[in-house]
Amino acid sequence: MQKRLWTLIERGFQAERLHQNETLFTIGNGYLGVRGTFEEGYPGATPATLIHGIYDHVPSMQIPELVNAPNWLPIAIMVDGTPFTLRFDRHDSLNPPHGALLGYERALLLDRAVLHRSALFRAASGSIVRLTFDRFASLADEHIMAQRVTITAVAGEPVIAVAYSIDADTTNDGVSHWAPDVRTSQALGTIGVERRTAQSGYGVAVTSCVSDPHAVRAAGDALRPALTSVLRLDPTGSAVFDKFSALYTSRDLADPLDAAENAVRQAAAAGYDALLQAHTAAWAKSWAASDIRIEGDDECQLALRLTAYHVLIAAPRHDENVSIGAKTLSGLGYKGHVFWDVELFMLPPLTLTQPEVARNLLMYRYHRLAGARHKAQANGCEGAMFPWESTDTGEETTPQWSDPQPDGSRIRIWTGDREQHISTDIAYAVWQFWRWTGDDDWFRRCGAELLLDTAVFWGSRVEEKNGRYEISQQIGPDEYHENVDNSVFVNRMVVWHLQTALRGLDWLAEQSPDDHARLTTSLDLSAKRLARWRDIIARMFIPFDEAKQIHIQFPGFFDMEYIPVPHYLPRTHSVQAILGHARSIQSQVIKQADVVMLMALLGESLAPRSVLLNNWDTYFPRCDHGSSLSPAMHAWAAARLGLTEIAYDQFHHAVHIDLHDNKGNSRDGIHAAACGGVWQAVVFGFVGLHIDANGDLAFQPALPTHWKRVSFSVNYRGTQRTITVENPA
Ligand code: IFM
Repeated sequence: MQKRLWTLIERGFQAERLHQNETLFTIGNGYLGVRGTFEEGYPGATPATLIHGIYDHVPSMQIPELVNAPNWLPIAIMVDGTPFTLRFDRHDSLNPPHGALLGYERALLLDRAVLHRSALFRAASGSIVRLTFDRFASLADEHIMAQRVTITAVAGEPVIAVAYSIDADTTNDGVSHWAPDVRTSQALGTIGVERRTAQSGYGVAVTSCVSDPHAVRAAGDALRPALTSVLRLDPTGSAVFDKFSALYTSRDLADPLDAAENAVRQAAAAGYDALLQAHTAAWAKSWAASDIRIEGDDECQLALRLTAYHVLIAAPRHDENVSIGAKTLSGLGYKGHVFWDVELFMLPPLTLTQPEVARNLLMYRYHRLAGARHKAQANGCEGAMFPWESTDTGEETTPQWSDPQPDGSRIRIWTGDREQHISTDIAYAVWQFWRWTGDDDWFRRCGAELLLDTAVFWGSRVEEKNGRYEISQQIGPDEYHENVDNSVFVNRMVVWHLQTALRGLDWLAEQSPDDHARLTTSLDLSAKRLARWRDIIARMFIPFDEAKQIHIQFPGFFDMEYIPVPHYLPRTHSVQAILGHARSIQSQVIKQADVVMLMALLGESLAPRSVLLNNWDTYFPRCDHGSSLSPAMHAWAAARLGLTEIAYDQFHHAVHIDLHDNKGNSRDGIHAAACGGVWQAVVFGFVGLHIDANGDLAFQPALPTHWKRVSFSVNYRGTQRTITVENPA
């Protein structure tokens, strides 16, 4: 293993990248995510421990959000009375006595999901120490976190004072989600706190204990319980300080504080090394399933591993009632809400490599069918209409209004009302899961109901007019153009959806008549309804320009102002931000892959290659990639069209979205859809992996010329298959 291709390194502390690096250096285990904030803190730092499923809605906000849990990270260190800090500033009179940071390096070890940091520090006394910090959130036991600090005397015999604490007074950017009462742990040698979310009533308990025999409980604050200890180091001597933490919520069991107290004691008894060993072994297994190896492009290899890492640390292993927010658990962007980003971006890599995890994410939707049915009904429709933004309840949680603009006005957000393709995106993910896993049992029990009831929704939503079927007032993937009639993405995907629903139903009729009968009755799949679906398939309006042989994004699209997007290069902002909302929505500027996304999803079943190329030539130059979801889909589609250089450019951009902070907002969390998208760009795009007409795995490589070889594994219908493709020498 080449370590450098598995390690994200920060050499020398970069204060200006504090928040971006907090995001990038996030650790997690599919249950919780913890931003890469420092143990000793830093001015302006934005620490967050986010737990899947723990949402709360305060009255002052439009929508619920994930709650920032009590912070288990704090370890404050004094060397001969000088606080260890990265904020060394000789002229800072607020921070006496001064120390000096003489060296610093931080490394995220992707192979084992351990965050490591080392620093050389001189205290005001002149003593010099080397400090190393390691932390991980166990993949072997998702409730356990461990930290190790090693301090070595390099010069002098310093006195080291350590304070290990929990900060239970956490907020989401100043907004507190906690009810006032606090339960604290009384267990010997342990500190712990349980808080309860004010509106949703979830209990969240965090406990910590340490291996340090000198540690004593500090007097003080219930919201910041602490253990402290003091020792003197011999010349060149070292001391190791281990802190173990456990986190449970009332989603796990009735008394999370009691569970966390027991768990943390057991973790401490097992010890750091044993916990690390179990954690590392679990990661080795996970990477064996999910790693992609690229030879010939070390830069993208590392970046690709980082994107895979971020999907893997966010993917719930043991819970089928949670899903992954647009920013994973690495930041508060989009409030932790779940979008189509899961089904069409993050799920495919999991479906093909760790299907048991993918199934959890699909089950999240299955368990929220009630919310989707409720939304359909509220909109005068039948069946299941999934919310554009989803949280724990399954109800629609998209805000209706933007935050105030510079002039104080607010913009109406229509996506919660009109971005209805989410229901088909879920159906697409169900079908993809079933085809790749061959999990018939799951399809019969759960998948079919998702596929069929969302089809029922569309059957009731589609309008018969002008001698054909149309769908009005939609938002396609290109969100710059709201409330359009006959989005080609929507209309064509609905045709795919209804066709696929009928195929699924035929399979049930043959292979599982009881389930066929059950669903026919419960979803009212009458002959009349199915006949309507067939009619919609035959007579749906698919906007197409016969003369130019292109799909039309929606009728009227080409009547709007043409803006040559490539002329606005180089740029650090979207063209929409440059031209303003009002003008760009009246223009042909596209936010993200829309017709191009349709091409990626349906390939040549959408149209012959010549039409796909025409579509590409039309839409690629009109797209400003205002969304991070866009470049990876362009890379996939371009690779399939043999436009390898462009595909590589798009891929390179997408795979570095957070590493290079290409959207300027990585501080808010990882762009998780881009992370899943780049996996698809490699596997479906450059490698061209697909299931052929005989049900066999097949590929049609179109690798970037400087790539020598790509290899990865997929789990195809229960069997691990390794795929290697090479560029001719
Ligand atoms: O789901 C996306 C959408 O496609 C573009 N805006 C951001 C959302 C969350 O990532």
